[in-house]
Amino acid sequence: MKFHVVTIFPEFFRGPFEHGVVARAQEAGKLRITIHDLRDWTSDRHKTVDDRPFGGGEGMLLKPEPLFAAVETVFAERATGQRDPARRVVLLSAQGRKFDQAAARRLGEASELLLICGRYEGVDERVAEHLADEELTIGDYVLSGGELAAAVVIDAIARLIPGVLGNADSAVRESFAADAGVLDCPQYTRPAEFRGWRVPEVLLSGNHDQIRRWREQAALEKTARLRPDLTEAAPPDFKYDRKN
Ligand code: 9D3
Repeated sequence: MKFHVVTIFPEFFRGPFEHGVVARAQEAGKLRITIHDLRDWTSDRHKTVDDRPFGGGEGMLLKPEPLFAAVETVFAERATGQRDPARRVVLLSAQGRKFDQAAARRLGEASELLLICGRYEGVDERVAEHLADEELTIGDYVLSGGELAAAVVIDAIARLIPGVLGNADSAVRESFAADAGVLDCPQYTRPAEFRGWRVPEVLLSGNHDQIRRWREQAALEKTARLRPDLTEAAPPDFKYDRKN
């Protein structure tokens, strides 16, 4: 799968994709990430990418012309008005629909994904309306721009590409867990006692049937405590706080 990122901070992406799972997948040829500098598509001496909002107001907006030029060059057939549905354009902004595991799976079907990073106070609305296929946010908090969001989206999608993950952490199991509406159970490693806090004795017992039941119950209790929103989405007969 091919990813493109259009950004005014190309140097931001030197870090996140040079380490870990995504770096290894790129070396193995499972995916390719190309970073494009928005200023390469400006035509004035000062490489202007932003301007003041019509009607007044604080701050600056990303101008439409460099963004349209960037996307129409990288996805060249868009200039003809044709669109290959396997090439998707996503605008990352604070106003978009929420990115989740289902969105990661859906976007992972694309052959090429181009992510536009919002900045400043926002982006000229014609980009959302006439250039991007969809507008996504990664959550309800204010970031300085779409760059961190683009890294999050690429990481989540990359993990779903066949062969990117080792068998130990399979994408199928992971995606299933993300949809299940239950958090992972609490986990412990050595030492069995640390600063007076003991690991639950059942985990040291070697009784695998008892361990499985303890883990199920602990996961449900933790979900009810930390993510009551997930418990509300579950069927009414699903018992999160069951004690057994
Ligand atoms: C401070 C300005 N805000 C109210 C007028 C709107 C606003 C504009 C631009 C808030 C944040 C941003 C920059 N953020 C993004 O471009 C962004 C984002 C985010 O802020 N939160 C979660 N996901 C994303 S994806 C892109």
